[in-house]
Amino acid sequence: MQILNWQALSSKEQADALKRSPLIGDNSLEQSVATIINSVVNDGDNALRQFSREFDGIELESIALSKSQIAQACANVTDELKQAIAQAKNNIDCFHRAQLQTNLAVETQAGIRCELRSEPIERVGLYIPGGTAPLISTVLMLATPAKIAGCSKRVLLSPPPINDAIVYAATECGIEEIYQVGGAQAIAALAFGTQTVPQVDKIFGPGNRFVTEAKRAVSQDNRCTVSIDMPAGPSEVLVIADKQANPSFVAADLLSQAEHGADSQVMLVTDCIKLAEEVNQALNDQLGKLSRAQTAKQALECSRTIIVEDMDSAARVSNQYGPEHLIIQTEQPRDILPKIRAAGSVFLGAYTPESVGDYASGTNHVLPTYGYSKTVSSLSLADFSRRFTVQELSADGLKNLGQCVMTLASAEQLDAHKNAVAIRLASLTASEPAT
Ligand code: HSO
Ligand code: ZN
Repeated sequence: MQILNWQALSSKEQADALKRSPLIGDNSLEQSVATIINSVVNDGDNALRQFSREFDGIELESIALSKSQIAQACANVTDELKQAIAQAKNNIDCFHRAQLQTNLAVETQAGIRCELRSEPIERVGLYIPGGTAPLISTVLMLATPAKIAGCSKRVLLSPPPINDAIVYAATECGIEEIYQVGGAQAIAALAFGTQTVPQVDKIFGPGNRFVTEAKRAVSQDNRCTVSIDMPAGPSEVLVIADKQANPSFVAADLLSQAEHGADSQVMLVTDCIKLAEEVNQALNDQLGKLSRAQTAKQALECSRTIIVEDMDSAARVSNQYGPEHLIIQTEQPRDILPKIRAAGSVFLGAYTPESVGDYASGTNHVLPTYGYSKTVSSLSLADFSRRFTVQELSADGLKNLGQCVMTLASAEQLDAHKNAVAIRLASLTASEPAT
């Protein structure tokens, strides 16, 4: 990886050093996705079958997996994988169950009660990409909180031929409806519904650029009211390390992110030039042994090591970048944590590789990328429910607040607002016994 000295860079060069590669999106992508969405709106299941022929090269017998297809897929999964899925699911379940919130009620003034309540989102669609890395873990990350939150309709879509372990993980998480549809057409089906695929209220899950663009498009389409989990970009990691970090551990973490895709970005920020050089050496040693070496190598080409003066500066660089994953391998990682302002998920210490969070520690691996960690939270139970407020005033409460509201309404020149209070205060005065 290219080694840059932060202090020696101008602020323009510093900004460039933290640049992500541009998102591959253009008018033609938008156009092709819009065409796919419109076909699904107009032709429903027929469009899904047609796209499956065209893009997946598969003639679909049935879009929905039958009970026997599900049972067959589950039977094909090895016991070892089933056990790993069970252990990961337990931890994810444990961490997300702990996020259940009780409703909140406050008396802001005498006679004025305000409540914050939450209800599950009724119908959720979980999209799991297919391809070379079938994301079994993403099934656990989406389906577990959806179940705990109480979403009553939970459907899962994944491109054909659907991976057996994806089906097994879904079944383990209580998903009963599984559809073999992928790409932009899957997102369109969830947003608008087809004869087979039900329409949902919110769509979750990662995907390629077609899926990402389709999620963006349907969430802004005024023919439906579907929401999406979060904006998506390529996966990324930033490692902060000091001289005591193990260079092989650091290199292994960088590579675990780099193997996700040629567009993944990995960054190392350190105050130790010797470590930076040793990490580069370890990257070379480890890279060749990876099955996805070519992908990881391409990702490393646009990744960087930044040399900083000290750990305070490392935290500032990390905050400016706002990584999806932040790994801190320093002598006292908890000392740096309070200085971190933007990161999707933070991994502390030498024994916490990103892989544990990707799969099984319990935290969610659906995280904001592309700098969105500055404003967007990592996926949690709250994303599967909607919050709403309730308020109730007694007659005394209205007497306590009435004048305040009327004064504000007058200042905004909204007479009807003022009158809705005045009419009640007058009726209360009229019904008061004369003294
Ligand atoms: N690092 C990915 C999640 C993942 N890794 C799934 C392996 N499987 C994005 O957070
Ligand atoms: Zn990963």
